[in-house]
Amino acid sequence: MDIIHLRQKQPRFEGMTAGHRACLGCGEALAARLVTEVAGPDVIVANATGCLEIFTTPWPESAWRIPWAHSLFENTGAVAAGMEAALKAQGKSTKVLAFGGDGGTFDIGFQALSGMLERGHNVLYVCYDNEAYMNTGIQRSSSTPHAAMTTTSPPGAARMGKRHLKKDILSIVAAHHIPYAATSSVAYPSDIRKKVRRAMAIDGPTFLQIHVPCPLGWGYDGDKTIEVGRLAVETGLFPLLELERGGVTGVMPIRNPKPVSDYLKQQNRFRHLFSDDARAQQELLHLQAIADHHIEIYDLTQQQASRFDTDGMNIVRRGGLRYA
Ligand SMILES: Cc1ncc(C[n+]2csc(CCOP(=O)(O)OP(=O)(O)O)c2C)c(N)n1
Ligand SMILES: [Mg+2]
Repeated sequence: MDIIHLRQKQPRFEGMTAGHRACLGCGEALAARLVTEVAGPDVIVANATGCLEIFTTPWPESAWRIPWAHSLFENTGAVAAGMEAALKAQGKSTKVLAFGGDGGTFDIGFQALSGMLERGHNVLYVCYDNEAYMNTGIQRSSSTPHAAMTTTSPPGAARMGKRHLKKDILSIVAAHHIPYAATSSVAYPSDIRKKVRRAMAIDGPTFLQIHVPCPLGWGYDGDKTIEVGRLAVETGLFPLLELERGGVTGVMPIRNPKPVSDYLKQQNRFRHLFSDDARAQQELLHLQAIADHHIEIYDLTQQQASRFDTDGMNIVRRGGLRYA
């Protein structure tokens, strides 16, 4: 039985489908399709301004097959919270999803997100993290990695790309002690599916940050999205984690971490780190130190005694608060 036949025998719900105008190889489009496939038809989406909102709704068309509303760039958490309160008042069980880019989540929408989490709304917030403001022309965000080139962090005499570090949004979100917060990557579809399923089953605020490589903004060919995404995880630069009530409960182990240069050299945004500029080597060492730090604090290589659950995730309970 060929694979297409198998697929036809098991039709999946398609919440976001044909009719969008994303770039070839767009990680964000694929991730949004996977999330809505798993979340199912009984959902309503509040979607921040950004690439996803723009490319899925080229007027008069729409790629959405679920109720969907465009919020502002800065207020998605508040719009989702309002939707949830209204549905609750009507006695409906429809799950509210909030979608935002890294700019809409880490930066401008953070206040609305924090309020939504703190008030305990039953919303799954998904951040599609492509590490810059892509929709408006690749400006740096607080999610842009250190030393990456964007149109507002060009390498030059003053600095080697972005001066600052990537914000650790997961820790900040987890500090609200919400029931579930996790990172995933579009390079690991079954990991996305598992985490969305987990979040959908929880009656309370949940957060999923999905790493979504961007061929245009990062500077690589569109057929390399999965390869680039995998390398971010395999180097330790983007660890896949699960946190419950603020404590780490699961990590995806990496057996033999790859050097960060394997990941960086695939992308034009890090091209200056492979020049003969005297500062390049130092920045490479700095980025390697960041990956090594992740490997150490989350025990990604499984040096400490640990056990695995059936999905191969390491359960490293680190004293998460349980008060609900
Ligand atoms: C208040 C406000 N400021 C700025 C903008 C312009 N703007 C629209 S989308 C966007 C960037 C979106 O970046 P991100 O959230 O990372 O999503 P991406 O496009 O990268 O998926 C900006 C700056 C806006 N719409 N509203
Ligand atoms: Mg972005």
